Amino acid sequence: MRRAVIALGANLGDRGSTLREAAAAILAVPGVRPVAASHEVESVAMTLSGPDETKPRYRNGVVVVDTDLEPDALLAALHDIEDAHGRVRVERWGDRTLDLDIVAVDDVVLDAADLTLPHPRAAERAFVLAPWLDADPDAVLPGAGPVAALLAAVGDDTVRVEEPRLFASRPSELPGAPQ
Ligand code: PH2
Ligand code: MG
Ligand code: MG
Repeated sequence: MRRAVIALGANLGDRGSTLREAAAAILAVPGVRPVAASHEVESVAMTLSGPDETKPRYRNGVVVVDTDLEPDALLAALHDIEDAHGRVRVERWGDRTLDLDIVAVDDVVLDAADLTLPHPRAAERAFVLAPWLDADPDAVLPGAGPVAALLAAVGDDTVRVEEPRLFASRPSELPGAPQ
């Protein structure tokens, strides 16, 4: 069994509903179990030429799950969920109805054609780090360090959306957690 961190993002359509439906769909994948989920955050669209205020703003979130799936099988399941939400792959970093990225799987280091672990840009992205820290205050990005320190270094330009977490459970709410 492995622990996987998945980043969710959307800047087209009903972004909040899409993120919550996607989180539920991830938990419905056989061999995936919930660990923790963030609230949603909003941020300006990051493009290949920097932040772009003229593009629709993003909603982002992070879910942490335990899984029996290998990373490539998990990625295939995430692509199916993206496709079910009308994801069209046209432009790199273009606007999208749903983006599901694997940020890390335990300490796995992988450089395959379609999957690099840990995610090569996670350490620079407040829209990944802030919700990840929200889901897991003790989070560590393998090879880079504590997520809290990484977020402090880049600066948090995200805004928390006051809605429920993408799903309810967090480590502190699981049976056996210290009270
Ligand atoms: N995802 C991208 C490109 N730019 N900007 C924000 N704010 N949030 C994202 O999730 C995002 C982005 C490509 O995956
Ligand atoms: Mg992405
Ligand atoms: Mg992606």
